[in-house]
Amino acid sequence: MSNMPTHTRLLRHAPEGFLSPADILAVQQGRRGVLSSAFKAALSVGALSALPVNRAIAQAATASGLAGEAAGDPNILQLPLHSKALGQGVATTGYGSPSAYEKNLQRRQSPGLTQVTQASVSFCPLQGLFGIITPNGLHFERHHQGWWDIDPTQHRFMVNGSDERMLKRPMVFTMDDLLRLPSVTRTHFIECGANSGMEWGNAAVPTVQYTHGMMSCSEFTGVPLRMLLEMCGADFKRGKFVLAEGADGSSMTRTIPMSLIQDDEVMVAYGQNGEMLRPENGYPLRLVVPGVQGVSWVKYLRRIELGDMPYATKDEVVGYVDLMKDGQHRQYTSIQEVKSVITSPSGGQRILAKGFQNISGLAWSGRGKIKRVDVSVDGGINWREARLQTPIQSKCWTRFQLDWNWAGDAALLMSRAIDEVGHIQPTYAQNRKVRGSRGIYHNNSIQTWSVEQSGEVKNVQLA
Ligand SMILES: Nc1nc2c(c(=O)[nH]1)N[C@H]1C(S)=C(S)[C@@H](COP(=O)(O)O)O[C@H]1N2
Ligand SMILES: [Mo]
Repeated sequence: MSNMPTHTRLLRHAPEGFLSPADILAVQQGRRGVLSSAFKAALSVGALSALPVNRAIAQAATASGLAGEAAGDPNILQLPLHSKALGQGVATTGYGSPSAYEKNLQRRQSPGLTQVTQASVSFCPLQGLFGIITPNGLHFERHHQGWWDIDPTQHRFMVNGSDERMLKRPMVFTMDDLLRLPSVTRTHFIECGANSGMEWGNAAVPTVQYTHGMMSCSEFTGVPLRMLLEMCGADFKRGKFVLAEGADGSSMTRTIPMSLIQDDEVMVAYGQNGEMLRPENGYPLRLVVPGVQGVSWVKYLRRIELGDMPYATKDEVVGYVDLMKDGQHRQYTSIQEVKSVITSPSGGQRILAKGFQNISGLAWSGRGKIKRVDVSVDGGINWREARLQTPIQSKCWTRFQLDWNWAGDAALLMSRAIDEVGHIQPTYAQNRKVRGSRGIYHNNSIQTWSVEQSGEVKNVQLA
């Protein structure tokens, strides 16, 4: 171990910050009986009911010195203070926060990606999330002109038509008006169209947080836009598109086709995971456009206009157009196509012991539900079908898992998702054939993580 580069000691097993560098060293050196209870907890995470999994876990535990020996673990034998003394009282914090031991789990900027933080992005730590819900404080952020905490009593939301025949009664809603109306609640992913955009040319960033973290998934609550348009006497024959406009300085404006709105999926949302939206995510009101790229989910939503043509706004002409291989651009490609990624083990992590490894990741499609996820540990030669965690919801993250026995050999981990319309997630080679390698948007290529014999996991791309 002495010739190991020092930086590897900083690499941690998921979830991030779970094991201290001393714990990692202990596992690597195979010291027995000194494992922290944290590692035990790590081993007990997940569905362990199936017998083969139990056996694999037992093997993993034995290999790391957990089972068999009564080595006199002081963490068991010496009662800690929290078992003997009085804990803290209720409402010590009026709004709770994560454990101090989880402080490594942070959304992060990509150093050097943007010049100012107000027109930038912070990435969601996908490697540290369980299930399919993103905690509100870890939701990725994308601002074009900085975020604001807008006074909801002052916020106004207007619905108008491009001319008076389009919509009979233009209306202005306060937040109170909207909160009085019947609401709907649904769980959906939001993915920036530029997610994985840095990877079009080559493997550029080290961790899943940076390769795929311009994405989050939440339960949203709001009012269907269709209902508001009906209240305003919209002409659904004439009206073919709406323009959504935000109240921040970027004047974010996007065209949404009525075909999406007729489905009742598009909502004017104020709720996120059971509470009001966070200021960074558009408080007090944002548009939720399931399956569509993040830019159309206009935050600080102040106006919807009904019209009969796409609006070709600055955010639909200068940016958010797809560069193709022949140098032309493709416009209005807004659906986030079928995609998946293994979040553990993933880039920057290190597998600490041979034996059982739970491969876990996320799959999603802007066209509906995930039908199947296949996982390969040999760079795409052989594939095994992963277990999907139910319920599987439309335009929502689906968590997948696969049991793996890591024998200590080099491996190439990949996941490939298939959605309910039958679309199969493409390889980099397939995507580049059509799209080239110089674009930014809509990269849904299969991600590869290389596991080295040392257990180190790295971001790679296969030729
Ligand atoms: N008003 C407003 N809405 C906006 C933006 C913005 O800068 N201003 N950014 C858009 C982009 S590009 C994305 S990817 C999503 C990001 O949403 P989030 O910050 O809640 O993650 O918001 C979209 N809506
Ligand atoms: Mo975005």
